[in-house]
Amino acid sequence: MIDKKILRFYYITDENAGSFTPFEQVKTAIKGGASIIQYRNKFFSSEHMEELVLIREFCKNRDVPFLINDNIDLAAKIMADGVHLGQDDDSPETARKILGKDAVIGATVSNLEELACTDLSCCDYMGTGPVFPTSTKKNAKPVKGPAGFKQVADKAPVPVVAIGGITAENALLCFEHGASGIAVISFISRAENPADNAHRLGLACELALTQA
Ligand code: TZP
Ligand code: MG
Repeated sequence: MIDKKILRFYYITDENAGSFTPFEQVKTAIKGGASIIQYRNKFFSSEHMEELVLIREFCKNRDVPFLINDNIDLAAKIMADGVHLGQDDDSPETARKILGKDAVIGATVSNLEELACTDLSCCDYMGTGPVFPTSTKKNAKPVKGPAGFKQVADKAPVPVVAIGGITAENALLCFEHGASGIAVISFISRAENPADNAHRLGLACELALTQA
């Protein structure tokens, strides 16, 4: 089992942030205090491999766990620290078999219905959202709000990361409603001042830690 403190400030890379590359995003997020990174690219191809390895090395040198979205084989190939799986991806059990006992494995569980039918016995955490409106994920489930998030988190057998529309202003609310961590994309990747947003979010997460 992971120390759930590593879930506190979870940054997910954005392929569609113009000239702000995933590697630059990761550097900015970690400087602001990100405690775990997920590489998410729905159109991954070999041309991204070089950057992916750079990100992995950057994270490794700073002891920040580095996960791959969706793709267990890619996670194994580049020796990532783990993988995050959606409902339509391979199972956490398969990920555990391939990546081993020390891998960090997460799954998306958007609501109580999914919670009832997802085997989380091989997972270290689950991600639940969108908590707030988001335009980053195209086919996102309905917004659940903090109260809806809490309903799921209260029943979860593993630590829960809140996702969707999270900012430095509403992060604390997520922690107060049972989140072990918050995950963001656009609050950093599409910010006017990404470094400032990352820093403010880092402070909010630190505050939540002191209040836990
Ligand atoms: N899953 C649920 S909402 C979401 C994902 C991947 C997108 C989160 O992005 P943002 O920009 O932090 O709202
Ligand atoms: Mg997925």
